Amino acid sequence: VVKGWQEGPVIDESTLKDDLTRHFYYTLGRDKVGESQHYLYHALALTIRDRLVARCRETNQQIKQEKRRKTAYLSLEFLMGRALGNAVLNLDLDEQVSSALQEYCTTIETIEDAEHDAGLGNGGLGRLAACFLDSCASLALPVIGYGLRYEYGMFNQSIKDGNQIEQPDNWLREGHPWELSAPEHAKRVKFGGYVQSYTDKFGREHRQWMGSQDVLAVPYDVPVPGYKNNIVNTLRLWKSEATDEFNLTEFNAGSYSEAVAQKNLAEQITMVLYPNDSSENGKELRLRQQYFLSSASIQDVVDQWLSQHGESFSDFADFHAFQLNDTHPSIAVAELMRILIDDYELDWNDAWQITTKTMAYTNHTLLPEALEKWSVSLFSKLLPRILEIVYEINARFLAQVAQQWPGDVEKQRALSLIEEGDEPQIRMAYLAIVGSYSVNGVAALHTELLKAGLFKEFYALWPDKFNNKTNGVTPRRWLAHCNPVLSELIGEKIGHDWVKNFSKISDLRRFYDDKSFHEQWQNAKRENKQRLVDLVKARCDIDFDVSMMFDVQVKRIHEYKRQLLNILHVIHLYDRIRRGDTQGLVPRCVLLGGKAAPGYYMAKKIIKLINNVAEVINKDPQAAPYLRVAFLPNYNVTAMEVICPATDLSEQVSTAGKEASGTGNMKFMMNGALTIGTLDGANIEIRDAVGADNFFLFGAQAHEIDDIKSRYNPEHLISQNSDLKNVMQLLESGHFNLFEPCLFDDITNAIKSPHDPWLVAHDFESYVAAQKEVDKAYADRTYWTQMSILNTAASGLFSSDRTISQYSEDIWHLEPLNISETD
Ligand code: DL6
Repeated sequence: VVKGWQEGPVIDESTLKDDLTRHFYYTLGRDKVGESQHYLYHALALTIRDRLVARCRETNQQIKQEKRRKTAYLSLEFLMGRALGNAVLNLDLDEQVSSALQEYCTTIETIEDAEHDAGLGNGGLGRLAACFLDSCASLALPVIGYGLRYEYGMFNQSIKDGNQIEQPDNWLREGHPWELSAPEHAKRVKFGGYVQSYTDKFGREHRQWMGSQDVLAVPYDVPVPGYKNNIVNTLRLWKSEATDEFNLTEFNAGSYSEAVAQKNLAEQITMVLYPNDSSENGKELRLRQQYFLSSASIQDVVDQWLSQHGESFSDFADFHAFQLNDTHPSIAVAELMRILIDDYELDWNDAWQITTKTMAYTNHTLLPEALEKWSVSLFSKLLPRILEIVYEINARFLAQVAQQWPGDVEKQRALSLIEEGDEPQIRMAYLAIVGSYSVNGVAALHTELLKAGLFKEFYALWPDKFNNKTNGVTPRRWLAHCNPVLSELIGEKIGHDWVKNFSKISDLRRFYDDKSFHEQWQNAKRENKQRLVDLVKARCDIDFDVSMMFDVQVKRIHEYKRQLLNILHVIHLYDRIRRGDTQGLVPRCVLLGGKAAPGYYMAKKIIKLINNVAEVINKDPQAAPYLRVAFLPNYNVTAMEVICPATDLSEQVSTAGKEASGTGNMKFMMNGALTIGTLDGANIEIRDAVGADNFFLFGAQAHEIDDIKSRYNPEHLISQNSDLKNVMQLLESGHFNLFEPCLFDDITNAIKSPHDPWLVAHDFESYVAAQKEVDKAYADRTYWTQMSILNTAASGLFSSDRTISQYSEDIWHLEPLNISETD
């Protein structure tokens, strides 16, 4: 053992400076300061990683020595963003880093631009996983994240002639200094082959998965620091590699090119993140990714179990929980069964007891197209032994269904894990529900809709399995780090304790009437708006103005999220300006941003429409004093860190009953934005928390939707509403596509269709009315500032610390680790 390793580097100013210098000059071999900010970033990241590694080791030792119960969070996505600023904040290294960087004549703000976002996720689901990791570490909970180390993360979006262009996100190109590989813990994951029976020496029958082509899963560990508590958890990301002997066999057979081709096949598994946030299209590679993650992660947990507890699994469920982030890793249910039965010879009932006491499933969507199904024939080819196990789970489950609803064959058909048809499919959500002891939705309404609709029969069977865990976001990244000006101000008034105990943020209410505080609050917003002005200028070459209201909708582009409704309102404002009807109009800068799935035709059309509308409006001198519009390309975590502190009005306008929760809505609220929104997802809880008077509500409610749809006549609505009529006329006359005839026909036809599931025309009128209320409120600066303060003050509930405490209490039953606070 190397002397002194246990303590890790001592954190004081001189050693941080020394380490930075050592890494810059020796680890990276650079000598010219100012040569490239990238190398300085890299050296600083390594310097901080040293400190993380020391704490991570101690955290793991404690978990091991004290035989702690722990949770494995399985997710195909972790949308981490940048790590540097977050680590500096959580390790409380701000001053030391600034002073060390002074010697290099630079600042952290400058060098952090050299860090690429770790964009290993699509949107809400992946970013939630990242917030959860931060909260688990900050609450000192023994939780390990398991994911995939995609070589290419979420694609980079650029805009050309108003259209989305996708470019590969080669985020690892310049290295990823935060990770440490651990090849000694690599696992083998089986694919293909066949299953055969054999009888052991005691005469027992077994099934064996043979002739598989194995792929190696090599772990890369990323440290996850807790906030000022010296806890550092781990995010373990698996990279796929070819096994050595697999290559050798091919080489020995003289088939060099086949061997190399097979190597590529293995490496393909973790090559790229699938960029669809709400539909997967049955791609074989995607199934390979899901099994690869599930199998490697379960093997890892089982290996740790064996090294600490030996081969008896009777207490396994007392020490482990697996949280399945949506159905993507739900194959883990069958994989744990396989390992227990085939590798450790447990009988079915014992293995099933263990599995159903350790697996817990979170649902993130009600959209039917996002409910995963995999064809039986693909399973049979790729995962023959897993298919057998799924069949057996299903047979036993259907016997239970028959008991509950005797003679009801239709019920059995409806609930079967296998959907019948020309191409039978495995319903992954059903597998997840049957195999788990907990099923949760992510906001109150969402969970109720799951229980009453999508999973009604399962709820009837197992009411106690179902529970709600309303999402949250980490106040470290989403207030303390991204909004230093406001955080400083809040700290001056109520102390800094809110960063780790976010319910304390409600103390801000005391300053509701404090005039001088109002001014400071407004100044902070103004400063943040200037940052966004600069970003919009740099990326879009459009001039936003800090004196105008900043009205923002940033999220994935999807019809149900109704960016279209937003842009119809923009066109309506433009129409008013052209008609000279500007009384009461508050000058606005409207910002939209978000990526469309590459194959999502309508989403891409909507992007084009936004850009064309923006182009026309921004060129019109008559509009300039009242309205500016921009579409920010390549919306990502880092962009949001600039956007949400600067926003006045947060657009959360999904069709009621469609957005499971939303988490952007929470980030905006924390940063003092007011919400204009429907009663959907967590908007409902946001409105309850802040009070109806401080929220701009509009639109149909979830329970009204079916009735509205049954008699929906948008053409009639358009003819009756002159505002909407004008908007449609502008659109249909080609005002925004003079040289591109018919370009937006599909959009106007969708709005006019009696089958429009998103009810855009229906909600237009109440949306415009609510926007008028926004204008009125914004015109009264004091009133608006008071509402803004109240929003931040009421956002305590939407900290992911609260969410994670509930997961831990109700589902995981974890005890916090012992900590030594640094503050
Ligand atoms: O739970 C996180 C997030 C929710 O806030 C969003 O409302 C929901 O749309 C999102 N779902 C996804 C994709 N779902 N699947 N599968 O990102 O989850």
